[in-house]
Formats: sequence, structure tokens, C-alpha cells
Amino acid sequence: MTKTAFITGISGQDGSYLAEYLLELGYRVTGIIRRNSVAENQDYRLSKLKNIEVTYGDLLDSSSLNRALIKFKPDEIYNLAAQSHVRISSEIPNFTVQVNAIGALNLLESYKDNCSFARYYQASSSEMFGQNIDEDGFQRESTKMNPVSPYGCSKLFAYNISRHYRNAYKLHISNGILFNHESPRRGSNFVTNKIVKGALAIKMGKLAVLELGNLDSYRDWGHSYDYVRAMHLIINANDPSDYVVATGETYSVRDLCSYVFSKLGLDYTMHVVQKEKYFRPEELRILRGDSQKIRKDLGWKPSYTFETLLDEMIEFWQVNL
Ligand code: F7E
Repeated sequence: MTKTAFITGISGQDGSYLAEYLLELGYRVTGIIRRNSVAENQDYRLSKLKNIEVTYGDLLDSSSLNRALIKFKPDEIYNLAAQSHVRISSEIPNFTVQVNAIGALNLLESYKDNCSFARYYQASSSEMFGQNIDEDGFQRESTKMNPVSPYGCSKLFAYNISRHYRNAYKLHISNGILFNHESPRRGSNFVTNKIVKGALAIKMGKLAVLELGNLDSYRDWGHSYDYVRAMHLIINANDPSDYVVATGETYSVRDLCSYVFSKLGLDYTMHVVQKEKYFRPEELRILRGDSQKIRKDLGWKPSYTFETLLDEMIEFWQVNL
């Protein structure tokens, strides 16, 4: 029988990859999109997907969530919607917490009341770990969480309340603790796409210098396509649980600049300047995930490396910039 998936954040990077992947698997794919004053911005990542059903809705509008879940009767619910930019979360902390924390609670309530037969996936984040790192240099499911941004704090609330609903109401609710994941569909104000587009603009003579923030933070970067496959494995596991999804490799922003600029025959040290405005009030220094649990239990592994991810992004923007 055809399964129905319901995705919040369906018009985002992960939502659009997940929608595509589930359509390929034969799912009926549904979701909510927020009203945006510029209509073209609402669903440009979905423009090639013909068979999805979306309705207007918002995590902060419980009535819209109730209506959508009653209408679509999903078997699987993926909560991917969020204010997902960490630095910007310090500029709009209240909004970030409303959407990411209270919004997650609203969706859990609507799910519990209207379709508790479904399975539920909460998009949790490695930002929840903050500076904590185990002695071997990795973060894993058991690592203590101590977030250092409004974004990280809001995600930690959503993570904990999801676990509480799982235990209290015996619901099939799982968290994916996803480390950074990128693609050509990444927003241009996240560092990977900003560097790729910036380096290409410099190469074409359209930009003089690229302004960045901290070049010495380390991140574990994977590809969004690999990570939405992980979401689907997690929601379909026999028992609900929480899983780290990561490559296990870590690189600095400086390494990222060096790779991308040299691919274009440029020396990044000649073109990159650091600007105070792109630094965070409290920087998370290093992320490196141990994803043994999902690899062993669910057979997941990433298909992209740091290099193939960036090569794909460079090739995409070479054609589309
Ligand atoms: O920053 C540094 C910045 O904004 C990565 C989100 O998906 O992953 C993402 O959060 C690093 C940070 O991602 C600039 O300080 C330097 O150390 O690409 P980002 P993020 O903050 O790690 C986690 C797992 C999530 O859950 C989030 O939703 O790059 N950096 N210069 C810069 N970052 C930006 N954005 N812009 C710069 O100019």
C-alpha cells in the first residue's frame, strides 16, 4: 500500500531532497509551506517535483497543523522546518526559539491528538553539543549536550520534548542528530555555498574580496542527499531511537577555502578577508561525529566525501551562477 509522508520544511534544502527521494520510493508526499510575500521564494526548490501535495501551514499555527494532519493522514511525519541559521539566531532569538522549540511542541501535540499511528522524525542538530567533545575527539549520542547559541538551545528543547513524548505516550518518535550537510541547494548565507559562489564570482571578476567570519572553526560536512536517506532509515527502524548522522571527518573553514579556491586556480589568502560581523557571539569550535550506531544498526553510510561534495557544488554554480 502507498505510504504517505508529511514534511514540514519541504521547500528547504533537506525537505526538497527528501521529497524527491520518497517520490522515487513510491510514497505519496505531502507537506506545508509558509506564506511568503515573494511567491517565487516559496517553492523554487520544489519546482521540478510534480506529484507533491502542499498546503499553507506554519509550526506556530496549531490549527493549520491539525488541519493538515487530518487532511493528509500521514504514515510518516518529518519535522524539518526551522530557523536554521546559527548566527542569525542571535539576532532573532525569540523567533528562533518560537519556531524551533514551540513549533516542534505544537507539531508533537497535533500528531499525538490526530494521527498517533504515524511515525515521527525530529530534525535535531550537532549544534546541541556545544563545545562538548569526548576524549577521542568525537561527538556521539552519549556526549553531553551544552549548546552555545539560541539555535542550539531551541533544538535541544525540541530533542528533549520529542524523547519525552516517545516515552510518555509510547509513540514512534526518533531524532536524527545531523551534523552539517550541504549541497548546491544550500542557502547562500551558509559558509559552504557562500565560499563556492564567492570564489567563482572572484574568478569571473565580479567580486573583489570575499568577506568571511571565523576561518578556524572545524565542521563535519556531508551531503544533504545522504542525510535524507538517513532520515528515512531512522523513521523506518523497528524501534524509535536517536542517531548521530555524520561523516566522521572534520575540516576547518580555512581548509574549505583552500580547496575551493585552488580548484579554480586561485590562492584564497589573496582574496578572503575576515570581518567581525560574521563572527558569532560564542563560536562552536569543532564538530566531528561518530555515526557508528546508524552505520551498524541501520546500514547507513555516506556516498559523498568532502571533496566530491564541494566538486558538485562548484560544478553546479559554474553552470548556474
Ligand atoms: O557555519 C563559520 C561559522 O553557517 C559553519 C546549520 O545547518 O549546521 C549548520 O550550522 C562555520 C561556522 O553552519 C562564515 O562561524 C566563517 O563555524 O555554514 P554555517 P553552522 O553554523 O555550522 C548545523 C549542524 C545546523 O544544525 C544548522 O542549522 O563557518 N563561518 N565565516 C561562517 N559561517 C557563515 N554562515 N558565514 C560566514 O561568512
